[in-house]
Amino acid sequence: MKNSHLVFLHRRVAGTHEYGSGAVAVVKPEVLAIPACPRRRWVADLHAVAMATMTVILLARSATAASVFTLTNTALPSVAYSSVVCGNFNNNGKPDVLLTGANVSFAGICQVWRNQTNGVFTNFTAALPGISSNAVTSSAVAQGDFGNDGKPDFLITGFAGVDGNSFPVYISQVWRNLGNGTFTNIQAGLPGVDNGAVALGDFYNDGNLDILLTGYSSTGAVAQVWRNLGNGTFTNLNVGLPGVLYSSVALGDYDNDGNLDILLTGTTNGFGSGSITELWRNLGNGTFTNIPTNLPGVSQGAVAWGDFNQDGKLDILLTGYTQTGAVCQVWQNLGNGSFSNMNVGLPGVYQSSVALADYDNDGKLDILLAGLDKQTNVICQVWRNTGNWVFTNINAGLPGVRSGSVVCADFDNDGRLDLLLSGLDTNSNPTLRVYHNNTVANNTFAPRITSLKTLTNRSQHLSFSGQPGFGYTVWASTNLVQWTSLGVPNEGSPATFQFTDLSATNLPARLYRLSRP
Ligand SMILES: [Ca+2]
Ligand SMILES: [Ca+2]
Ligand SMILES: [Ca+2]
Ligand SMILES: [Ca+2]
Repeated sequence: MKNSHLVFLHRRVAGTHEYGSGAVAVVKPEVLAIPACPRRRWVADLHAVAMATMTVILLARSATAASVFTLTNTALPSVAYSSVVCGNFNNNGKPDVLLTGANVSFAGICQVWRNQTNGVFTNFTAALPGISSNAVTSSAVAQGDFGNDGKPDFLITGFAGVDGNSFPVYISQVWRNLGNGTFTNIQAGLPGVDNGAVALGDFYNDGNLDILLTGYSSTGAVAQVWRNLGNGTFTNLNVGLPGVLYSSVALGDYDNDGNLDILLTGTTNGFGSGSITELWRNLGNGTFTNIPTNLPGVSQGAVAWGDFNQDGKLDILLTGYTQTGAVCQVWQNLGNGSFSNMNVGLPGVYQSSVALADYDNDGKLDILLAGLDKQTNVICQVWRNTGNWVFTNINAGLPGVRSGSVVCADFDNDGRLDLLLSGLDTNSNPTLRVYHNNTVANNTFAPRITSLKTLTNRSQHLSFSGQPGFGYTVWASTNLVQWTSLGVPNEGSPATFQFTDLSATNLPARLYRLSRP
């Protein structure tokens, strides 16, 4: 262990309390029904094939730009209609990869890849169910520690093939991480969904990770909050969210009251006319209320919370398809419950995937965006946050992807966030690429505690900001001499982490610190 950053007292401190979703939903063109016929995929992709030549020209031009990111060789399989998350699945401190989607043969896969030595990946052979898309869109997965045992578990949703009567099978399964490279389905009883988006967060501040589940189920579009009762069971709270598919969700405490709120997008009827973007405030007692905003309704998009101006208030990145075309907008959180479009000039995208990360370690959150733009180019761009709501395309020369998933993580453990891009490439073939970040690291971004609160059962709930994608470990002590590793925090929205210390309930004082491997 090196780089122990923080020591702080067990007491409540003022500050923000942030959490959110790393899950990104990416979807394809509108269809009302979700048929079981995989041929629909090819129909939907025809327009993308037609524009491939134009896109190749654009890539050739950008290849002359300075290479902040360079392609690395990995054994990870190409995958499209994909959902990819990274986490420290085997507790070695290096970000591992859970990937799902359609492989080069357009067969659904779901694989766990262990980050063996700084960016060299080997397949866990975890025996998870293969999932892809039912002709149109992505699976959705998330990772988080449902059992509070320090080992990240998986939520896996999507289309898992057809049954004996040729009806589509949608799944939503919770797989518990047994810690030896094996996982077991705990039969959580969630409704199966496809074309959706999921997010994990502790909505009740009881230390148990809850589930936000959206997408198309056998009974139509759903958006449900399932409370984790802490004993391996989940219960639907029927909080009244509108059902959506082609959805994207993000969790964040936008009003800094300690309760995790929901940003929800998608279409309620399968068409652009049903697109919504809604903010639901968590009232803290198991109920949510819809807060009116001016955010345009989007579907086939991706949303994220991030504090772009470092004022402690979570702002919004919104992408997707509106009634008037694709958008990519940054909305400033004004702090009074309202948001303002900052018109930062990012290219509108749908079938999109986004990631927020401080790739150049200057403390300002930058934007990685991918998808189909208004000219039907497939793009993948890094926009650097230079402050004062100015973002600059660094012309990173990355290949465009759509209907996929982009992720930032420090795969080679050098303090610089690397990129994983997956989805359909400009020729509508599944792809997956990992790029090494060559930025000169200045390591100015130290983790910072944003809140520490005592829960009703006297366990301690920590929130902190840190470097996105890094595998922090939380340590505790009562005397500053002996330190006990408590486990790995959950990273929700990029750079925001949460951890609950259930072992502190009878202690008069407690000291915490964070480390990176
Ligand atoms: Ca809140
Ligand atoms: Ca802000
Ligand atoms: Ca930055
Ligand atoms: Ca790196």
